[in-house]
Amino acid sequence: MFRACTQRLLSPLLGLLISLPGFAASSHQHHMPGMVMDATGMVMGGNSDQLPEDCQAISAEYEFTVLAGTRFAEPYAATAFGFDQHQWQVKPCSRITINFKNEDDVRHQWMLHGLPKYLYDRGMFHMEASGGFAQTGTFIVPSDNKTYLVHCDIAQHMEKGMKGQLIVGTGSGDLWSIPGVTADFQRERVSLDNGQKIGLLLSALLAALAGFITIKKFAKK
Ligand SMILES: [Cu+2]
Repeated sequence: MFRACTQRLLSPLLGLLISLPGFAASSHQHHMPGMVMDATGMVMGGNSDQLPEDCQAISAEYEFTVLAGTRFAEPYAATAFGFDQHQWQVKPCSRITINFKNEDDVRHQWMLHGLPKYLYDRGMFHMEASGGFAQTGTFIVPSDNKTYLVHCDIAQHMEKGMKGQLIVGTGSGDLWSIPGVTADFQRERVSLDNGQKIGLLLSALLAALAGFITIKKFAKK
């Protein structure tokens, strides 16, 4: 009796609560920090005010406009997509704003990896612009000299040229296959110097000799 009564009382109350405009609106919004998403694309891991633990203050401010599209692949062999620039350099503990403009019809991303995970979900700052749209996002880098991978994560886009690097301070060494910066896919393949060729030839001869001796031994028995 008591249960039935409370149920009869509670359900209209719940209905009223859910129908309140504030409650309904908040239940439909994304609450992931630093995430903005709509039909024009998204920004994930945006951070314009939280300092990394190893930084005392923002050392410098940068604003880069990054264009994405097929026309930026033209100067490079074996690429189909590209950014207008594939390398950016900034100071440690700086704040970086990226204006990402997609000139193609397909969507593209500017995804940066290796940021501290206590501050950025999965260590990423990630922007995606739908075809013909632009996105703006901001992040703050830590104090260490480090080279961060930037790429478009859509299938085959990185392999086809959408790869870059963000160098913080003096960096931690170039990444491979950055269009216009480091060796491309073809040159990345194994190329042997003369010493290695002679070594390979000698070991092949030795293997042949060993095989020959073994066969002779067995043949004698
Ligand atoms: Cu892409």
